[in-house]
Amino acid sequence: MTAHSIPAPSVEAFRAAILRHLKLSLGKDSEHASLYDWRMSLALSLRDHVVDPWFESTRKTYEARGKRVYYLSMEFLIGRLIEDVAVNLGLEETAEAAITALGQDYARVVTNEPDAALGNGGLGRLAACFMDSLSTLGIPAYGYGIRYEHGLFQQHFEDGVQIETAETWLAQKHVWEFERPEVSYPIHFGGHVALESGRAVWHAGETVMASAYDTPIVGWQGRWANTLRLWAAKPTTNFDLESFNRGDYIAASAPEALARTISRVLYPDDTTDVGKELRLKQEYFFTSASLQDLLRRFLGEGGDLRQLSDHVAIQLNDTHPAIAGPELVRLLVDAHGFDVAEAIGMARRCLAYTNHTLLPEALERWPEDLFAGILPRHHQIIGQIEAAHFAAAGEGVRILEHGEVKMGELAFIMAHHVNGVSALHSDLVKQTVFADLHAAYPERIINQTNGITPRRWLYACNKPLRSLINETIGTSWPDNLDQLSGLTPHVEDAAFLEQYQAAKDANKARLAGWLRDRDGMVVDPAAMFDVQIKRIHEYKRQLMNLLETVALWQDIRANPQGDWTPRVKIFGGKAAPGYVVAKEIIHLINDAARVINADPVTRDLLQIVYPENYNVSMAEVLIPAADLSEQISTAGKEASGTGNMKFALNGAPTIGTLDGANVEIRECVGEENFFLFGLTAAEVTARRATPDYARQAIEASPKLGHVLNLIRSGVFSGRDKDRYAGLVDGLYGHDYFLVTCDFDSYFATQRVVDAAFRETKSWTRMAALNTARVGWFSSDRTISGYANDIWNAKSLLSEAKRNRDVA
Ligand code: 26Q
Repeated sequence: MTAHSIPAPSVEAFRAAILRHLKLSLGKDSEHASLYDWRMSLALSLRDHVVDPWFESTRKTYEARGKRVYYLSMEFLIGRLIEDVAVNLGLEETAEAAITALGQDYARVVTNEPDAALGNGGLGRLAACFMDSLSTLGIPAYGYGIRYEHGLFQQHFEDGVQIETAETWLAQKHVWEFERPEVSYPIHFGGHVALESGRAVWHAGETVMASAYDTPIVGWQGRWANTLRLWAAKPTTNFDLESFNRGDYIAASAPEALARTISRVLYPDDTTDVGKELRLKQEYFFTSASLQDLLRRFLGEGGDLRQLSDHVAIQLNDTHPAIAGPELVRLLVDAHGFDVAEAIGMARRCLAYTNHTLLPEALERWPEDLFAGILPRHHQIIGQIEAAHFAAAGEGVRILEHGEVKMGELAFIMAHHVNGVSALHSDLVKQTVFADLHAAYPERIINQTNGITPRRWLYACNKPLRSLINETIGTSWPDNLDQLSGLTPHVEDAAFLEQYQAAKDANKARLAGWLRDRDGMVVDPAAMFDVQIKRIHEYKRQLMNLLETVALWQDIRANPQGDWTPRVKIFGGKAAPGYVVAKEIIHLINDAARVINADPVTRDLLQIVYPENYNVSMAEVLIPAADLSEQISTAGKEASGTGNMKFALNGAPTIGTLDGANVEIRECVGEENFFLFGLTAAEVTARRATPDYARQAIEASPKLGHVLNLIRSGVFSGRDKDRYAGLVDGLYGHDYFLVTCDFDSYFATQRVVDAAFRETKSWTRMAALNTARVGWFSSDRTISGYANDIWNAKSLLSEAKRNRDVA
């Protein structure tokens, strides 16, 4: 019996609910219903069971008068929700049986749902996992973000080249959200600040409205549901009536056009700071709306603002909402009459900041004149924040410097805690980007290693393994993931290992079928599935993976009768549209795939596949089917990684560097169950300081030299001989990410992997130990860490409820 007050329905009742929605919500009868109609009716029938727990959670939160967590993020990379909701409500079997009884294919209905792709990659997906864990743990929380009309672009390949097209998830009604037309706030831009009776008054140049859309996020077993509140920009007035009456129809709709651009599209850059005015407007738009909303809620409950931080914890997901510091100060000073110094202290006690990158090009900075033009009042307040910081810590670190506003410094100075996202990353944050601020505020930086929700990333996406785990250790692991350690003794049991391998084989067969249906690509499920899926970026070194593939191809051709381990190299990922080198790497992978896959000598031993448009739903098919997880970034560059955790959990051992959370994963699974290679972060720094390191590495490695010559000569690019000249020559000249230096070590380790994979039984044992030993990477653990160390927030679920299955 689940917590929701609508009793868990029978299959028959659920079938009736679907038919009722088909008729009353979709206006169809079952004879004329399309796949879309069935999917909508299924989603609406599930949604009916979310509403009561959602109301109940809201009521309990209100009654407890405790603390709410507000998670501010420019990105929430949710994916599909039907299966997620069904699984969390314990209605998966009921839903499947009901849909089947209606003559429909459940898998087809579920996959008809478009991904909600309101994010670029890791940072946005982390926010989605956190929402799941906050609800599972029963911590009162709101996610705040932007309701982009267009999520991350769709990718396809034309002659191997990435082409982007607009993503249109809202073209169909998004059934999970509830529009809240009554919840809206004005957001001001531009204009000037005047001093009026000793007070600063901001006379804005333009105003848009932020309008709320709420999506309930239900946790495990429906025990709790929080809200994801996304803001859409709307014009303050639909028409400028004066222009309209003059007959100037274009001018009349100008405010509308302006407003709607703000929440129109997600910026598709995940590292380089684009520095665009619209981006800053987006950041301020959703941050201001969120702060106005939480203050209204707080004051509506009769709160005294001096106690704000006892009731409100605001987490900034990177610097994108860093304007929250000055905005909260502005609201406290300009609207509520506090003095600036007091307001800064009050704001800081509410705010905390998570850093996700050390890459200098990704640190947000705004040209000061652009910033002051859009947010003149905030520009003033930042000056006051900086002055207060100077008074407390000296003038070593500035927020306003070289004509720029430095958002990292602003976020740090306005936060009571700053956290990195893996142990290594948090150390590097202390030693590098924020070294001076760390010296000034030595208690501020802490670590919270990332995690992933095991509901989506094992229970839902990997049914064969879920069943085996249930049979082996019982069913209370999905919200107590440490219990997976109970699998450890079973890895010595041959029968268990056979079942574990059978689960992997079933997932591989599913992926093979998926690739055949989707792309007409035939792969051998007995081959090793070697997978690298993530955004395309030089530091992630997809290029090194490709170079290794080409080297292996050459070795096989030289000795086709050798004792090779068949592999399928699977790539997935998008490049930022303006990132030229990343797009060249995509082109090269596709070109190499065309040539290598057509080689009759190697065809049965080595294949490259690169399905288009990698997204959350694709990850859910690829990860359970993977044999090997590629986590090969230049040490010191990947803040954490979270895909690495998903693969390990699903029984794909890692080949990887000592970077991000790889370090901690290796500690958990044991070094004998992790294929380590490459330079350490310290060695990377040292090597970069040696002159001509790339050329020397190439000269020392005949294998690498041969591969580079081959690519340079145009074997993969037909008549366009020089297509990859820039890419290859670039490696000689400025191989900033040390592909050349790690190549030999990587290649040699891949051969160790080859040998290990042929020992099926010990390989399976290694895979199973990965599953058994990575329970710590549950985002429930991560969120508990934030709740204890940063937010001082409590669960409102009773112990009894949380441990229902144990009791
Ligand atoms: C900044 C300015 C202008 C436009 C875009 C951006 C921008 C947008 C997205 C900058 C960065 C991002 C996303 C960064 C990201 O996804 N970082 C990843 O975060 C994960 C969760 O902590 C980590 O696991 C990854 O290591 C990290 O790369």
